[in-house]
Amino acid sequence: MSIESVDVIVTSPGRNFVTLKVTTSDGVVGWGDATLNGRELSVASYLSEHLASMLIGRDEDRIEDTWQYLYRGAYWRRGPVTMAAIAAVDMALWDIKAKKAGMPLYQLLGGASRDGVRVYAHASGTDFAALSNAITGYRELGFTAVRVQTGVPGLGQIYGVSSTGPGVRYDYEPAKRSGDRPSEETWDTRQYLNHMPGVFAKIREEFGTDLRILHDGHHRMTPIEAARFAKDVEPYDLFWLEDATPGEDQTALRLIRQHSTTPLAIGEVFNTVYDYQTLITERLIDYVRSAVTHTGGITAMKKLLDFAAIYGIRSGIHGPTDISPVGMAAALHLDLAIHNFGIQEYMPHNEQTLEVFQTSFTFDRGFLHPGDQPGLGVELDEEAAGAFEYTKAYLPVNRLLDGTVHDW
Ligand code: GCO
Ligand code: MG
Repeated sequence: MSIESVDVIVTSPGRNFVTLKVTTSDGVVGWGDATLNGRELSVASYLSEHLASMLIGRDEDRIEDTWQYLYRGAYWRRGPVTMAAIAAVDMALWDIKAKKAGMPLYQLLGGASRDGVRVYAHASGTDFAALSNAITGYRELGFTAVRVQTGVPGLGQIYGVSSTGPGVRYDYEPAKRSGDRPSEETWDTRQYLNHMPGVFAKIREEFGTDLRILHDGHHRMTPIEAARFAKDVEPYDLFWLEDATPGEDQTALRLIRQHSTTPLAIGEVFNTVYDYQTLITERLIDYVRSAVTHTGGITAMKKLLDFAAIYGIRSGIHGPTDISPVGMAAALHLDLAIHNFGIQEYMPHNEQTLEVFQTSFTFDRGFLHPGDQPGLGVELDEEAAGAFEYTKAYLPVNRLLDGTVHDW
């Protein structure tokens, strides 16, 4: 048997997704997620213009060999576009292999290590009342962990805070259909550092010690600012502080570690295990935040997570709405199978997205399960996808109060 056709499907049911469809000569179809928020068409073209012809006629069962063929064979290595394209091929081939075996993918990865996958929800609010309302709603749904983002007095719309008011369904989508250039936000780290510890204090007071509280710094602090933040919030027992400093500066995390025991998570903008080499071997982080979609797929993520396991570091796989249901399913199968699972991010997709992607994962009182359909358990309805035309969207650009461009 061999790969007979490779198609790239771009659809926009409320937000953009790039999906790869691989079909074998005996008619088995595998799906892969290649969505790179705000830069979607570059991955679509990498796949259709460069990889598709290389895949036709290859043995679909040779997943490791295909991965190496695409990674080493490009000569140019790493980077989000290349690694998202390779990830999509890898996911599609695992989907095919598991479908042929008649098993859900997690069985091929060693079987379930747990009954379900603990997930965290996104709670946000422009002020404390709205935030508290959102947390209460999630607790009523059974969530045991929430990521907390809130407005900072003096700043307008900022990262992670829904502008449409409190609600249990998280409707925050940062990529805006803003025409030919990104929208802009304003930032001031000093006001943020002064405001946040009090927010965590009030959450602990209102919701007690059981709730797992996470927070995303979204790359905005300098190393010493991040060290201060991590130290200031220590009494409130954060499950993790994510992306405290810009991801590419690995040794910045040494400084944070010297000053605090707040657990650290990083990696959603990373693409390979090499981005983590220092962080893992020096034990500078506690959670690996890569997305399966942006890190070369299931083959590469399994190796990365096994490497992290040796150092006592756990998974916290990236799962915002810009990861399609296919990428989310890939994460859930890994989460269920690996031993060093930490937590999984979960932002439910909107209804239009779930019309295009038919999923079989289930949510029960704060835990997800990938389901027992053969393969990944997600099928794309091409007719439904065709109804949602691609619309250019950009992630915002961030500026300090004096106009300087800052990390978003
Ligand atoms: C997260 C992330 C996302 C990113 C988004 C960009 O922790 O979920 O920070 O919210 O901002 O994936 O496209
Ligand atoms: Mg993040």
